[in-house]
Amino acid sequence: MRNLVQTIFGILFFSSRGIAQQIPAVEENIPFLVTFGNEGEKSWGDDDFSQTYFFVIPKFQVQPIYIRLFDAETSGEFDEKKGDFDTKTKFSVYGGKESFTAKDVRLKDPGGKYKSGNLLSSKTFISSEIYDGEWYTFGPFNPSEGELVSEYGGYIFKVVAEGIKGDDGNLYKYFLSSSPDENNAIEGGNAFTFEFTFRLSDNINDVAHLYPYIEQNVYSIQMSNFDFDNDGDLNIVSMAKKAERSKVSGDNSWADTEHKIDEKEKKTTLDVQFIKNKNKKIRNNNATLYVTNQYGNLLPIYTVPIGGVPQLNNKILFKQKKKTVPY
Ligand SMILES: [Ca+2]
Ligand SMILES: [Ca+2]
Ligand SMILES: [Ca+2]
Ligand SMILES: [Ca+2]
Repeated sequence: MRNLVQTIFGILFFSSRGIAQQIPAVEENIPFLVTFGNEGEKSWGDDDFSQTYFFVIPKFQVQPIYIRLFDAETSGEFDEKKGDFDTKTKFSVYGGKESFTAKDVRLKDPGGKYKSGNLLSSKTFISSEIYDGEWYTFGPFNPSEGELVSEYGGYIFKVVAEGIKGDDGNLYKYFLSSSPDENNAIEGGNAFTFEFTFRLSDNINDVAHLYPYIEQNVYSIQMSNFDFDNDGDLNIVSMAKKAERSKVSGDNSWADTEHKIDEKEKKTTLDVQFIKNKNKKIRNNNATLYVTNQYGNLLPIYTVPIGGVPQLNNKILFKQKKKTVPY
C-alpha cells in the first residue's frame, strides 16, 4: 500500500513539474510554431515574421544542453507554400548577460536591442529538402552560458527565428534536450515566449491550450489575438474562472479583450483555449496570441504550465491528496 501511495504521489509530483519538452508540447494540441518569410502576407497569420523563444534550464543542471529544431527548412509536407518555396529562416541562439533581461526583449514587435546578449550559434535554413522532416541540433551549450535569472527558475537561453526572405510559412518545433541526437527531456526545464505564433490543429476536436503565467502584481490583463479567422471560441479557464470568453479575431485583424484578475489567480497559470468551430472545418489556420498586464507589459506564455493545469477544484483535490500521503 505504501509503495502504491508513493508511486501515485511520485506520478503526481512528476507530472506537475512537467517533463514534456517538445515545444509546443503534445498536450497543448498545437502541431507547430510558424514563422513566415518577411515578404509574406500577414493575413496568413504571422504578424511580424519573427518569433522569440526562451528556454529555462534549472540551476541544478550541470551537464550540457542542446536545443533541437524540427523541420527547420521551408519545403515539403509540413510547410505552407505560396508560389514556389523560396523562404529563408535564420535561427540564432543567445545567452549571457542581458540576453533575457534587456528591456527590448519584451517588445511586442521585434525592435531595438531585442537580440541582446552573446550570440552562441546561428544558422540560416533555405527551402531545401535537407532537414525536411528532420531534427537539427544547436549546442552543446553549458547551462551557465545562459543568463541566470532566479525569478524564472534558472539559466535562460534565447532563440530568435526570423524570416529573412520569401513569403512561405515555415512550420517547426523545438525540443530542449540533454542529448545531441535524441529528444531526452531535461528535468525541470521549461520554455516560454511573449508572443506565440502557431498552427492550429486541423482536427476540429482538438482544443489548443496556451499557458500565460500571472505574476503577483497583476490585477488585469489584455488578451490580444490575431488572425484566428473566427474559427470558433477563445476561452479562459483558471483557479477562479470556469469559462470566460475572450473576443475572437477575424482574418488579418486583432481582437483585444480586458479580463480582471482575481486574487486566486495570482502566481498561477491561465489555461487559454482556442476551441475550433466544429462546422467550419478550417484547415491550415495560423494565429498569434500575446497577453499583457495592466501596465502593458507582456506576460510569459509557458509550454509546461507552472503549478500545473489550473482547475477550479485544485485546492480541494490537493487537500484530499495530502491526507492520503502517509507523513
Ligand atoms: Ca519541411
Ligand atoms: Ca514563395
Ligand atoms: Ca519547416
Ligand atoms: Ca489565420
